[in-house]
Amino acid sequence: MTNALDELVAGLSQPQKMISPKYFYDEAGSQLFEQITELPEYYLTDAELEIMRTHVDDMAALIGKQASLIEYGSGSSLKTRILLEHLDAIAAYVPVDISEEHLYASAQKIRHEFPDLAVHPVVADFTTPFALPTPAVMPVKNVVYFPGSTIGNFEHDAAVELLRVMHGEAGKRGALLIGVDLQKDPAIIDRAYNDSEGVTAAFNLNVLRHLNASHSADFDVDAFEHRAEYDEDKGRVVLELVSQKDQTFAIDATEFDIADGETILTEYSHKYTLEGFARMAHDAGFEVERVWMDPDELFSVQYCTRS
Ligand code: SAH
Ligand code: AVI
Repeated sequence: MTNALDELVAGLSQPQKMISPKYFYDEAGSQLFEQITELPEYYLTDAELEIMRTHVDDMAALIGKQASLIEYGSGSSLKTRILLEHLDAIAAYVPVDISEEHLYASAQKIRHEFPDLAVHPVVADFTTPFALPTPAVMPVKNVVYFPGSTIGNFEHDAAVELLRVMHGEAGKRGALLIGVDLQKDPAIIDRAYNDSEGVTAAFNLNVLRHLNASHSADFDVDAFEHRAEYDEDKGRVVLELVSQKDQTFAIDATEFDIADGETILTEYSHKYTLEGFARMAHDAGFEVERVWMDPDELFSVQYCTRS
């Protein structure tokens, strides 16, 4: 397994320099993401919350009794609360996230709000193998919950690979409940990633602050600018940091040159058609059983079982 420094150096040594979006999320990055979810332009969270509130009874009926809920990239567990309030006799809630401090603080809040719930937070990078705790109460099934369209931050092959891991964790009787952002008027998408308050810009630039603080980097943060563009043909937003001058930076002992105008790719955010997502889920061994959407069909929540 490669460590973080090797991974960062490898990404920045490509002709198109890149940093994995998982490095956005130190405590400051998690807070900035939370601020993004509150922006009027960031339609994803409002649409998904509306879907959850409207259809949670349907979802709870499909999930059934005594399920173990395993959430990938749980963040503040915002949407999860709606499920937790409606599910019957949950065996365990297992939030998994890379942002340690934020995860533990969110898990504490959940414990406080749901005193009878067994909450087992797991700090892990879910793109690498990690162990799940064994709940004290035997679950009837495992339900993997993956809200927020975080699946969209993975390119096709990596997304299928991650869905395959979830397929394994769901087990024979289990399921996947996943938030999937949909293709729409590009202007709506463009606004969501170029908000007027500059919160998304601060979130994007925070990756450099995070690497400076804890991964031995020396980026001149003020010498980069946020850029987010929707590529309609590929159905994805491309987030980059644009160098404002010819400059040099280092990660640990490795130095890199970056030219004026050259970019570091920090994130893709894929937007799907229903058919496109169904095909991808199918490639990972899932069948889409139910799709719920908001009235404007901006976003979807999908219930997938093993095919
Ligand atoms: N599910 C929440 C948060 C989405 S933000 C919502 O829908 O609002 C994405 C979350 O995934 C963050 O909390 C981030 O810390 C986490 N994350 C991103 N990449 C990760 C990885 N590789 N392993 C574990 N967690 C990751
Ligand atoms: C976490 N993920 C689904 C967000 C997204 O919309 O792709 C991250 C984000 N990037 C910029 N704004 C929000």
